[in-house]
Amino acid sequence: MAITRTFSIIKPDATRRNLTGAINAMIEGAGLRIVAQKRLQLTQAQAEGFYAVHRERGFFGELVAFMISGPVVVQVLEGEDAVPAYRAIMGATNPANADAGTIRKIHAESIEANSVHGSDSDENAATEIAYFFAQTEITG
Ligand code: RTP
Ligand code: MG
Repeated sequence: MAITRTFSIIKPDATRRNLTGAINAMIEGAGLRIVAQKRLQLTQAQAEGFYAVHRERGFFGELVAFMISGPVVVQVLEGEDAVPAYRAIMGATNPANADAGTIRKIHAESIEANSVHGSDSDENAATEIAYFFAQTEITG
């Protein structure tokens, strides 16, 4: 086990319903430390760039429109094996399939409006963190 970092987004469906604090309490309750955080209105270009890996998927246009439909909170989380630790408390992409007690089971509205994003590998975490944060903005 090692202390590592992951990248998180609290998505517009959650900020709209004033759930930033509730989700942060679940993150901290799982032992993950929020070592950087900012609230942003994504531009279309920023959202398209962030989700470029999904460009060919049928849901890409809708996903980008959703991600710019309101403010997001971007975060860097740090802890023991942070990538799988965060994905475990996020729950499955589709909240209908998410385990009881996970963020998405409790808060998500749909497979698209699913309240949070979390990196799926250490390599992608590093890329995603660098997309939104300068090193000087992250303080463990
Ligand atoms: P994320 O990247 O946001 O952490 O979520 P994930 O790995 O669980 O899901 P992924 O397959 O990477 O999909 C990225 C986001 O696209 C939206 N989505 N919509 N309409 C659909 O069928 C569909 N499938 C995925 C979700 O917002 C998902 O989190
Ligand atoms: Mg993903």
